[in-house]
Amino acid sequence: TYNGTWKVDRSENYEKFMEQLGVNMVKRKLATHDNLKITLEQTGDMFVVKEASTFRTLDMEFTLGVTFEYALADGTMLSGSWGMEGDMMKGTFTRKDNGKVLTTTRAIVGDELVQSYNYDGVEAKRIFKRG
Ligand code: MYR
Repeated sequence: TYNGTWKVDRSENYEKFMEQLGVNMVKRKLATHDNLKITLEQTGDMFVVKEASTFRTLDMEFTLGVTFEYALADGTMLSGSWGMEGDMMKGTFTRKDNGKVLTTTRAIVGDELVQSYNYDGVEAKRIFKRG
C-alpha cells in the first residue's frame, strides 16, 4: 500500500532532470534540499495527496485514469493522470506551455517508495522513506 507519509531520503539525477525542465540554477539548488514530504491516502480509485516542501504545501485529490491539472512549484502547469500497472503507479502528464510529456512512476521497493521521473529523455529518481 502507498498509504502513509513519505519523506524524501535521496535523489538520483534530479538536478539534470530539473535542468531539462528549464528550472534555473538557483531554484535547482534550493529544490535539491526541498525536504519533500508526500502523504498518500488511497480509497479505491481515489487518492488524497498532501504535499509539503520548503516551497509550498498543497492538498489535492485525483482518481486513477481521470485527467487533472497540477502546477509545479514554479507555476508550470501539467495536465494528465495516474494509472495502475500491477502494483506500480504510472503517471503521464503533458506540459501545457510546450506540449512535452513528463512520465512518472511510483513503486514500493522494500520499505521505500521510489518515484521515477522522465522528461525529454532525462530520467531521475527520488527515493522516500516512511516518516
Ligand atoms: C501527486 O500524485 O503527487 C500529484 C501529481 C503529480 C504529477 C506529476 C509530478 C511531476 C513532478 C515533477 C517534479 C519536477 C520539479 C521541478
